[in-house]
Amino acid sequence: MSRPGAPLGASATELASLSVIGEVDLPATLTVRDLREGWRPHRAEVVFDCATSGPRRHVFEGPLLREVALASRPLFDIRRRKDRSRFTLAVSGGDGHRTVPAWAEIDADFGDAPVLLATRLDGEDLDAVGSQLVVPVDRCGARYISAVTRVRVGAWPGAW
Ligand SMILES: Nc1nc2c(c(=O)[nH]1)N[C@H]1C(S)=C(S)[C@@H](COP(=O)(O)O)O[C@H]1N2
Ligand SMILES: [Mo]
Repeated sequence: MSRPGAPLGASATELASLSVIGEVDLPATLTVRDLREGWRPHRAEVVFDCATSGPRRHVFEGPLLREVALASRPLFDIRRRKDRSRFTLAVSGGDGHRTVPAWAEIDADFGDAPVLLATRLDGEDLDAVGSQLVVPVDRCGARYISAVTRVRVGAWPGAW
C-alpha cells in the first residue's frame, strides 16, 4: 500500500528508514518523511573534497541530528554538560560505512556543528534512498554517509 505523498510507484516497504537506538528512553524508527514532518528543516550549501572524485558541491535540507536524537531522550542528565559530553552517536549506512561523532560536536554548548539528517539532496527527496548525514564543518566527504540506517546513541566507554 502506498502512503500519501510517497514517490510514485513506491510502496511502503520500499521507503527507507533509520533507527535511533542505544542508550535512549524512546528508540524510534523514522522514515525520511517522518524526518521531514517531525522537525524544523535546515538548509546547508556545502563543498567537500572526495579522495577519489575531487571537490563536490551539494545543497541539503533536513532536521538537525541533535534534535532528532534528543527526541529519543538519550540517557544523560540533559542539564549537566559533563554528562552530555560523555556521549557519542554512531551513524551507519546500509553498506556498513559508519562514523562516530561525539555528542559534544553537535551540542549547542560545545561545538554546535549544524549536522543534518538530510531529507533532500540537490532538490530531490531522499524518501526512497534514505537520509544522508551532512557535516558542513568537514573539509572532506567521508562523513557524509548516505542511506543512513542507524543512529546509535550511547556513552563511551560503557565501562572502563
Ligand atoms: N553509505 C555511504 N556513504 C558515503 C560513502 C560510502 O562509502 N558509503 N562514501 C563517502 C565519501 S568518501 C564521499 S567523498 C561522499 C561522496 O558523495 P557524493 O559523491 O555523492 O558527492 O559520500 C560519502 N558517503
Ligand atoms: Mo570520498
